[in-house]
Amino acid sequence: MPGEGLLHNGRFITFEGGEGAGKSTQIRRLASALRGHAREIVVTREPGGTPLAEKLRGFILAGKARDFGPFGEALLFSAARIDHIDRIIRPALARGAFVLCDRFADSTRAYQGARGGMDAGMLLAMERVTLAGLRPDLTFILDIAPETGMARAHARRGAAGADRFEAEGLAFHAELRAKFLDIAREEPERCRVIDASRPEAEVARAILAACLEKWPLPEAEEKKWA
Ligand code: Z5A
Repeated sequence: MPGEGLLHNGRFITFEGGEGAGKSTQIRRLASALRGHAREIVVTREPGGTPLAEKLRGFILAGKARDFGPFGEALLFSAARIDHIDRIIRPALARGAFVLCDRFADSTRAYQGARGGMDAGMLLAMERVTLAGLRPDLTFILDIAPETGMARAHARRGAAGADRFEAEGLAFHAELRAKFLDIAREEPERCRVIDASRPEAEVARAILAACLEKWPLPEAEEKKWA
């Protein structure tokens, strides 16, 4: 269907928020809603998305980079991101794909800036160098009380141990929530805050509605989505 509708250009959509907010769930739902309407859907995640970045993911989430401190960890997240951008994200956008990414640079701002971590100015400088002009077209901040998100993640994890960041306490997760909301306030044209405490299907409807508001479809095509 080349040339039809407004969804046929490369678009970069990121999903951010605290643990257990439902990012992976909602990416799956949006991908299936978009299928058949967008030229190509690429679902990816950070840290990760390429073999090299997935190796770094394993290393960082196992807590092995912790002793580098916040700056060292942020450098590793950035190295993984550069590989991901170069090999997956930019080529997909150039092909006209919709790229749906589970976490991106806002997670570095929030996590590596929390709890006496890196200074906000340094984080932004590192982000500028890492992204080299790339910017998400739309970012969903899935907002949820940390107690609820952590309980969801804990229930899903079962007997498996918590990773490097899951193991942080409630105060850390409350600070993250505030940082994500600050980002949304600072960049309202890019970010949409979504109340993620609602049932899955309701959250999915809000996300799809925000996509359609940003990229309206011709009326005939919109009816097919209703
Ligand atoms: N990190 C960083 O520090 N710096 C960076 O730059 C980047 C990342 C990029 C990646 O871990 C960690 O790296 C992350 C930040 C740090 N640390 N943490 N914590 P990850 O990707 O493995 O973890 P996550 O991003 O937090 O994902 P998650 O815990 O899997 O959460 P989620 O994807 O938001 O949620 P989900 O998997 O879709 O859902 C969780 C459970 O809740 C599941 O059982 C669902 O069925 C259920 N669920 C989902 N939606 C609902 C609703 N609406 N109602 C009820 N239950 C629901």
